[in-house]
Amino acid sequence: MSTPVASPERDRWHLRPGDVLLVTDIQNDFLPGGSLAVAGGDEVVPVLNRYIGEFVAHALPVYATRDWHPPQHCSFHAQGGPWPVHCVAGTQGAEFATTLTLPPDTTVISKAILPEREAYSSFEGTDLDSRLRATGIRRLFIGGLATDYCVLNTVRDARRLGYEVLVLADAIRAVDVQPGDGQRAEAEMASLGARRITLGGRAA
Ligand code: VGL
Ligand code: ZN
Repeated sequence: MSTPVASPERDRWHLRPGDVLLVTDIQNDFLPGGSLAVAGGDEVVPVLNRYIGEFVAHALPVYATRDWHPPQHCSFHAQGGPWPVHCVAGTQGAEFATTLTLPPDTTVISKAILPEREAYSSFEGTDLDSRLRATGIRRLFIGGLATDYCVLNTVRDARRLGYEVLVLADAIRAVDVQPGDGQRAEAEMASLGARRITLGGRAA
């Protein structure tokens, strides 16, 4: 566990009404042993569990997104796409990691469910925006997988849609198809006005 040493002012945060935690794609296929394993993907799970605990303690909502593809999704190699088969709806690989302690009232958002459409953003083709708006959500705390795909594209849409965004820097990991993709994604998110926070910056 990280030691709560003094953190830079920019890292300090506390929770308030209007905040939501978006736990992104913590699914077996994206974790070590999965068909599209993200290096170190399992390391973010205990960290996300601590963020979940904070949101539950403040009676704030937790959302969990999942990549939820049909068996012949356009992103798979057999269809000419860039990825191995992963996160096929209803399979064990598409299940959330059993080590992830989601609260029972978690809102689950399934994305990229249509055969002919790729969707890395959790806003694309889902009711995420309308659900957040309907419940007065203004700030989005986002962590999970993968930094350079779902997290990046979700943050782009969130900023475009006018949400404040806090990226959980200690709870994201990149695919890094090209070395540096994750770092470039983090730089782009910062340039879009997303703040970078860690558990160490939590203020009571
Ligand atoms: C993702 C690769 C393939 C993601 C989804 O959600 O980050 N990455 N499909
Ligand atoms: Zn996918």
